[in-house]
Amino acid sequence: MENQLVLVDRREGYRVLTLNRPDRLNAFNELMHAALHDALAEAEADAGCRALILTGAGRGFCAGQDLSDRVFEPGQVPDLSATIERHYNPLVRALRRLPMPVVCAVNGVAAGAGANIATACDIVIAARSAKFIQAFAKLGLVPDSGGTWFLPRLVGRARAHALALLAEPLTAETAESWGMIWKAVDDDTLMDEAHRLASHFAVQPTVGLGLIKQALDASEFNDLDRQLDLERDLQGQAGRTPDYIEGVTAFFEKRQPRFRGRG
Ligand code: T3D
Repeated sequence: MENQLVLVDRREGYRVLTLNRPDRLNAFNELMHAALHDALAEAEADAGCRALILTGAGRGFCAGQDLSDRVFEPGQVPDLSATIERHYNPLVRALRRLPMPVVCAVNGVAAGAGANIATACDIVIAARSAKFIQAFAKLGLVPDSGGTWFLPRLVGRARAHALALLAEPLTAETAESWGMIWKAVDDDTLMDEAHRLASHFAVQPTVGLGLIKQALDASEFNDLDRQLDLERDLQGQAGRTPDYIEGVTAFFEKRQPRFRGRG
């Protein structure tokens, strides 16, 4: 746990990254962006890390951009494109490209970029008391961090428009019933459930799981022909991993497979 703004807890085969500015509901400032960037890069570089949990300290998951860094002098013209380009877009791209499953454990309110960073993860579970808020419209802003891409795909056009334009809180249970997240769970079981998922992934065929992420992401913009070609190519890659041989061998030997993962 050497990094204060993002706590890193190394477990057997996975890491827990905790956004750690609880007095600001874990809103992003420059330093927390840098800390999360480093924590993700270190997890990716560690072949022994086969899954991640992303969560928040305290009562919130993440309240998006820290607005106390957005108080401007009269006449000053903010350049928000610059911070999106420097921080939020690389973060979402990093989450999508990580070659391992990322479980987001939404422990409390997820607002603005915080809501969209959650839905950029692979599996989102949320405490029943958590809420998702596309807070941008209240500030005259546009959903960022992939929100305008993920939301319509997850919940459909009508709900995405209402969420983004009204900026009303969405409960975890409704988010689950709309297919925006995987599950809403009782608050006191959230982290147990997150650890259960990450421990499961920590012994799975990680390269294959990374290829599944790639295939599903690509399906969002491929037609069927392209997707069939991609599945052919990715299956070729998966079939060349030792974990595939191990999976088939374990099946015939009627035992649990011992997958190597990324090693
Ligand atoms: O700027 C760019 O670079 C462009 C990118 C933008 C990305 C974005 O995310 S824009 C959207 C920014 N976020 C918001 O607009 C959300 C603002 N926060 C809220 O609306 C509410 O705090 C919540 C709905 C999230 C939670 O409400 P509640 O009543 O549970 O808590 P609270 O009392 O409002 O907040 C607790 C404390 O956290 C409070 O501080 P205090 O009064 O105890 O000293 C509050 O000011 C602080 N806080 C919450 N969110 C932020 C924040 N401080 C700074 N920035 C925040 N985003």
